[in-house]
Amino acid sequence: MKRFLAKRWIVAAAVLAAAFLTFLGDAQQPPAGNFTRREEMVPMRDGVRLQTVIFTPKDQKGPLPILFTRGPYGVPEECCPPGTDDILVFQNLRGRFKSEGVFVMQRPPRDRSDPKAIDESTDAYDTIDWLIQNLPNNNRRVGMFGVSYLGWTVVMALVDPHPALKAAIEGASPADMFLGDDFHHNGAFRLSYGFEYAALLETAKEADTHFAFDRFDTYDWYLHLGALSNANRLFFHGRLPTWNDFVQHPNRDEYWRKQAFASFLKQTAVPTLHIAGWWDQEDFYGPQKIYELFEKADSRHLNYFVAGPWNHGLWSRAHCRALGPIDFGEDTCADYHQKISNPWFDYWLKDKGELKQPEALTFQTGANRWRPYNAWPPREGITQRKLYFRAESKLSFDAPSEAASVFDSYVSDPAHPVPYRHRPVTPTYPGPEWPLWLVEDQRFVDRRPDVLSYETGALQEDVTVTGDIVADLFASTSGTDSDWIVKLIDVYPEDSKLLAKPEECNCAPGTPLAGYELIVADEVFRGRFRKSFEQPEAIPSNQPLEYRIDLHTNNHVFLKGHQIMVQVQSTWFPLIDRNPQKFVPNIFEAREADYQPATQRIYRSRRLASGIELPVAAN
Ligand code: PG9
Repeated sequence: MKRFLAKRWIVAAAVLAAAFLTFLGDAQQPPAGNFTRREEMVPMRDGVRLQTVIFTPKDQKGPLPILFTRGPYGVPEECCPPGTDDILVFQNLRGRFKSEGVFVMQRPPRDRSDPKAIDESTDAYDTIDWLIQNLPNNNRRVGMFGVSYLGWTVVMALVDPHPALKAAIEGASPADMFLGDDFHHNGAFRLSYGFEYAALLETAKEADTHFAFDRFDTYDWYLHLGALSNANRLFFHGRLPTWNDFVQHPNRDEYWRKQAFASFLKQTAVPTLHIAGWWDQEDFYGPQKIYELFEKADSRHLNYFVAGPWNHGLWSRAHCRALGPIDFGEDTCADYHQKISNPWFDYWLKDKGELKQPEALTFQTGANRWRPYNAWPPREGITQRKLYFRAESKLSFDAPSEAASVFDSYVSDPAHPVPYRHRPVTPTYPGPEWPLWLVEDQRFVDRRPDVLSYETGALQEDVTVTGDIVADLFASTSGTDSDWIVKLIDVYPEDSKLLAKPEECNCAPGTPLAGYELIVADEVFRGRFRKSFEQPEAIPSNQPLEYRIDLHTNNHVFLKGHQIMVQVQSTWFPLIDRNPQKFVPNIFEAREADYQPATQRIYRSRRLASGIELPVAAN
């Protein structure tokens, strides 16, 4: 628990000076002594007071900018090594820890016709107003930073920004909890995350509470839970507002639409950097989407994008070079602090240095180098190519010629769902397995009878994929509802060696990478939403239908000698709840008997040519 809080805090500290972060081990608090800590209950416009902790350098010589972050995970006791020359402010959201008021998960934007209404935007505004007026010797410039929930509060602060808010770094903020972030992807419910996160935040006000599983393997636990209605009946008893909202809003209704950024985010008046991690297990869609939304009206050129070889918030650490056993050849966390976040805040908050930040800076994995772009996804030098599913599990740039409706088939059985990571599946928090599941070797499911794998031969030359990847499936089910999961995988050649040092990757010395199946992009689509996320419909049984599934943007080189693989499956458990495979109006209310096996077909004929569309770059 303490460790969890410490980790959360470190995530919150995403953009502090690199010098500051070198003091932090992965789960340590920074040393005390150089800063004065002051705790205030800062009043909001409606009288509610928020617990706010302020660290001011003891040897402060002149006016300093304020770096400010707000979230639901608590505030640090100690902070800041010598050399840090900013005022640092941490705040708990309403209803969390000592903050007054009521916590609302991702509180939606306020009703603007009500002058008394509040939201996270007004709370950020009121706090900034209070800070610049009450903190002695501040330079009236505020930078906001944060990862995930704390990234989301940064974006909310940009909705009606206080004039003193001069720069922002949003990392891994969710953008749409029904379409792509923590709670659902394309309408498919993220069961383990949704369940455990609701318990974490809403069991107690003054603590983060881990759900007490009575089985070590949560794959087993969730399977025994059975129908989702058992969650409230046996455990939550209707007491967790977020879980109740999941149950009451199974479709993308007004509840989800009004909190999704696409409904109200128009443009940023504040210079904003968006940070994404290619293997972010929580909010990978969010920063890409928010960048895209702001980009539509960015005539002042204030909107920038960065993506690196990171999982959720990894860039906050002082140093990082590997993810699991995959080595990226350089310390991309140090790069982030030294070349991206520090110069960013120095420039906007202290008039120091030049702004060299390109429009988009993304780390090209495989080749392992940073690449600047003048648009993201890039428009120049890209050829759209499709890799087709072919007979005998082959994947080829040559389209199929078969006229007949040829297909591959598997039985998807909700009683035996495909695990999303190696069992035992330990709880999401405090980890440490959860943050690395996206880089787990997919051989553990390859060749299961309910997973189809298509593969190229060894590549004769590098294939560089830069931009948006889309799976194009022609699929049928014998049921009336179904999930379709697609994973794009880089298969390492037999002579691959582990490059990461064991202490960096947490793996045994000598772990071979021969044949390693590394996910590069992935996504799930819940079939009932193929026409509309608002009004689901039963799938007509045994009819091939087209599903276009966005696997989001990426920048990866499949190196010469590697193979490209695509896996297709219909369960991914307990990451995604089991689709009963029989259409029911609300899966949260499905009965045990509704869950039934279904025979799935993936077509690969000339007319029904399933495959994956790749933006192939010249280099
Ligand atoms: N992924 C977490 C989250 C963000 C926003 C809402 C709910 C959960 C987090 O890491 O903060």
